Amino acid sequence: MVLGKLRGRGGILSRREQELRDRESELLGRLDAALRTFDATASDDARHLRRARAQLDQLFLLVVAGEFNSGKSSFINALIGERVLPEGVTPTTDRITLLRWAEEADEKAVEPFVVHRTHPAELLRELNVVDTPGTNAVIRRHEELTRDFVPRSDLVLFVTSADRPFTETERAFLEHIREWGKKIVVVINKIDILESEPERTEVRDFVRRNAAELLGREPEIFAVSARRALQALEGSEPSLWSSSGFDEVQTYLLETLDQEERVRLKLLNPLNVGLRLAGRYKTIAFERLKTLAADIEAIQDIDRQLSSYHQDMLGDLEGRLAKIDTLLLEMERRGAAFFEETIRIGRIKSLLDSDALRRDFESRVIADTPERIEEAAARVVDWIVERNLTVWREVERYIDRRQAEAPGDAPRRAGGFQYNRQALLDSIGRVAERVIGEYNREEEARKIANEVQGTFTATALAEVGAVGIGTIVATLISGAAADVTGTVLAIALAVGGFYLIPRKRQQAKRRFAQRIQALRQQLAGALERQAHKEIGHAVEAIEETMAPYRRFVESQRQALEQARAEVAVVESSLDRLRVEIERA
Ligand SMILES: Nc1nc2c(ncn2[C@@H]2O[C@H](COP(=O)(O)OP(=O)(O)OP(=O)(O)O)[C@@H](O)[C@H]2O)c(=O)[nH]1
Ligand SMILES: [Mg+2]
Repeated sequence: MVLGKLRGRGGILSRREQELRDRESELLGRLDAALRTFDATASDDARHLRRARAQLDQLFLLVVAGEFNSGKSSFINALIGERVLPEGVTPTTDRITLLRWAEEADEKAVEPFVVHRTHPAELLRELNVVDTPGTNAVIRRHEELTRDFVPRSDLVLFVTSADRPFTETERAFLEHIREWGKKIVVVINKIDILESEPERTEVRDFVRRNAAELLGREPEIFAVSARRALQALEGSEPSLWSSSGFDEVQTYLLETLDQEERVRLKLLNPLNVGLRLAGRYKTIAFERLKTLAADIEAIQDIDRQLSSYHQDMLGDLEGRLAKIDTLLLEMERRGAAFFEETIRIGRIKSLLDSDALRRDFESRVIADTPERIEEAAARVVDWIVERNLTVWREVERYIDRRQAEAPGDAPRRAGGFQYNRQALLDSIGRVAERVIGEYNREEEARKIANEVQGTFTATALAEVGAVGIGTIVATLISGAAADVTGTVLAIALAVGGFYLIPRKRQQAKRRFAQRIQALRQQLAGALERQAHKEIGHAVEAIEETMAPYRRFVESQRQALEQARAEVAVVESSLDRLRVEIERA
């Protein structure tokens, strides 16, 4: 038996090995720090990485895995030469059991479902051996435990049973192990149930072919019978040892896989875990940065939209005010014609009937101008209201589109990237939806009209209450009318002599024009001010709503770019280190 030849150098590293290990540990530490940016701190990935790193300081870890009932526990018992682990025909092993050497046999639970056992078996001086619950048992939890433990292993000894070699679920499980870059050795157990040599060869070939296809190269394969080995050890039939296949396995583990080779595997294991995660998180960074770039574009689009909205509105407003101007100008022209025609010596008699004169002025000059101005002003107000709504709708549309696009990388862990981004988008979406849903056009229009009116009230019409723009216009214009009739009356009474009539006519025209000019300025000024104010409010409200999202996108982009660069540097350093370790 090979066990007698143990060299007992277990665990002592050469200076060179130590140096490689320290460099590796440092790189893995950097990777661990970089992963924090990806809110992976609490994830399985980060856990695997930390454990793999911690593993660097420990004894070589041989993990025995495979389908339930394939004889993993029996195999380990035979390997260490004693029935330490329970065996059974139903799914038996229900926790990870890590066996390590100690003078005294002992057992303690270290994590949920992980037990550390000590035993004074010679082999354990060289290796730590891990028994795992079987895969493909009805108890799903068993397989999860084993899958979760695999990243810690330095070498996986995969046990398949001779009576059902290489099943479909074994394939899937092996693929999972391979992804972690583990070295895998295949053990076909229970060869005692195969009667003839041709049968054994057939099974062996079958396993070899399938494993080679799956792993990309032929793994070491051992055909054993744990049952025979145990029977031999227990003294009932010592002759069975030689046909048990255990000599070969022990030779392999202790000599072919010598101390140096084990150190190499030990160093390569966490390194491969690191490489796998570096690759994975580089992709995640790429995906997230792509999303963020599109987010930034959407934000810039919204910014552009907001500033062009401001610009467009001021442009449009001019055109809308021009309509009011036209109405006023037309009235002014009618007024001029009226004065031209009325203020004449020949018309003195009619000039003396001031009531009739005023009625005439009102019907011919003022006519329906106040109503039409009111209409035009109301349209301006409605338009302001409508534009405000449109810009919120635009925002909502952008946000909807951004929400639909999310990188599918990581789970939406509370506090994580996906979660935060989505929450911010949701909150903008909710605000936009609420603004749009609760938008009461009439109410808004009334508010704006009141404010416009307020500017008049303060200046021209201290007594007017909430009467509407039209009434204000009408009042201002009838003021002009009274003014006109007053003037005209004075002329009729020939104050200052008839020769002054042409000059008085000019004066009346001029005064009327001035009145209209003042009215125009007030009205346009008030509407313009109001439009500015409303635009300002809407833009401000939108910017305020978007601010947290904007900040998130900016800070995430910076952080992710840094992290991606760091991961890439660590990855290439690990790659170089791998070459060094393989050559060492
Ligand atoms: N014929 C034969 N039976 C074996 C051999 N090794 C183990 N067995 C039997 O196979 C059954 C399962 O053995 P275990 O060692 O408990 O198998 P396991 O893979 O640890 O099973 P789980 O812990 O349930 O995953 C037991 O009844 C063993 O006696 C062998 O070499 N030949
Ligand atoms: Mg077992």
